[in-house]
Amino acid sequence: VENTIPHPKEKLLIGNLLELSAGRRVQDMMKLARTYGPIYQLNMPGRSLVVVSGYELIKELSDETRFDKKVWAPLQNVRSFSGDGLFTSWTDEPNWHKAHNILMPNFSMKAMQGYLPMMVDIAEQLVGKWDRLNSDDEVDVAGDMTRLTLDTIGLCGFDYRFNSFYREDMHPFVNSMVRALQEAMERGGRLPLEDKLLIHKNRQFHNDTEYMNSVVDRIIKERRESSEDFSQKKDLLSYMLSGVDKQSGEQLDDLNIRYQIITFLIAGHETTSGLLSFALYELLQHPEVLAKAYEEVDRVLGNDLTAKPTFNQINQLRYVSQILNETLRLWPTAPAFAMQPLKDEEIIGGKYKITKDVDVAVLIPMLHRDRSIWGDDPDTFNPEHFSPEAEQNRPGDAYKPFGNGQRACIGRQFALQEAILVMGMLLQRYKFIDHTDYQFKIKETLTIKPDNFKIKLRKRTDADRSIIMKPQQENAPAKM
Ligand code: FDE
Repeated sequence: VENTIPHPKEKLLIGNLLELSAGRRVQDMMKLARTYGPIYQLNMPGRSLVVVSGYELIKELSDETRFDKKVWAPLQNVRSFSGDGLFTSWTDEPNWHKAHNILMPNFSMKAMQGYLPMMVDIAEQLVGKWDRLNSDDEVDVAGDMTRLTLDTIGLCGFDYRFNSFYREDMHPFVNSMVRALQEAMERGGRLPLEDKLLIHKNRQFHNDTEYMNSVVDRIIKERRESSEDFSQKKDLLSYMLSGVDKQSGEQLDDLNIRYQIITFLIAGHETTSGLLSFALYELLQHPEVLAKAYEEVDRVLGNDLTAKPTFNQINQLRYVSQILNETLRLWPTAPAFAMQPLKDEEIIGGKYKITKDVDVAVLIPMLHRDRSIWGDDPDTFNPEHFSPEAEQNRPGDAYKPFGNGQRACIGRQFALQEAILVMGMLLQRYKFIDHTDYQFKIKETLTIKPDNFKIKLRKRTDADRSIIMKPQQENAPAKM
């Protein structure tokens, strides 16, 4: 079969390498999708990439009897430091199943209730900082959101406090992680030979990896040696140390636990901080949405700023959760994942051939702008896309900010609970001021986030609160 997948014209030797520029890869892929349509191919030295963004095609790729997650080039580079942790393992590696089985119960509804006090602890540190700002102080939104999400996954994950709100710079672990992730991404845009020649970058990558390993290995060792019964601690690490995979009867070894911890730190902080940052940006652009959000938060959380939000209250913040879902529609912070066929495949009734050796990337921001699903105005932010009725009428595979099937995000509820809690507490307390007249710009790393987004804050007063608050009913039905 002739390969009929549309593709830009190739240049001598480098093919389509220059179509994707450093720091703009996702945005370039989006632009190419607007030109070449729901499927196109890029041929680069040593690597072919098929980019898919139409609903009909992705529905087909989502069929797990025919396709599976692929650890594609970007993830293979990350794998140098996250090994066979959940995110960077192949589905047929024994440790994927083992860790998946052991860790799934720790992301259940019930487990979420257990993490809530720790999430509140860190969220209170954020508002503690913001409360003390002077009215002309600027907030670096993505910076503070990253402090929040890193500290949250650190505390819930392995009872470690990065204490990011108590230091001016980021914790050295974060610097190493960010640099290593950056390097992992940049390697994808270089020629293999060029890569080998960058001795300094290679040495830095090696040092960063060693440093991350040493921090995490020490945490594991200390926990193993502590006299405390580690099953008493309610964090992921204690589950990893004590959990047994019912299927194989086996436990995770310490090397794999190291990889899982690094994985959770990577997966759990940049994505969620990007989500919170984009959500604040969208609220500033849409005063009518912001007003509705204030109304809901005032009704559900009330005006007692000393009370800690409860699990029930968080589940009642329905509109806030619609805002977050809509934010992930336009700006899915983990913007692409890759699939591979179990055997050579043809999709759309034999129109396109898909083999195992190409990377097939699902470009989520463009899936989320497919007009056959989202209507004629898919670029406009509108939380009504996630009203209960709209959600009911939408096919399952049309919305994939958390990936696909059994390889979908294990941290989905965790991230959403954290984000709803934080948005709730921020809306309860502050008015947000776009004093720079922010010009939207995306910063791309492994994830996407708004670049250089600064705001100022004013405290809300009871006079700002729209309605008379009623006391919370603790036994109101919860739904998420
Ligand atoms: C996963 C995930 C995904 C898929 C990827 C691929 O396929 O490659 C996605 C898309 C995601 N994830 C997304 C997201 C977003 C957000 C916000 C998040 N995410 C969050 C989070 C948190 C945490 C902790 C997490 N996350 C985690 C994770 C993990 C571990 C994973 C892997 C899984 C498996 O098993 O594979 C993921 N995540 Fe996420």
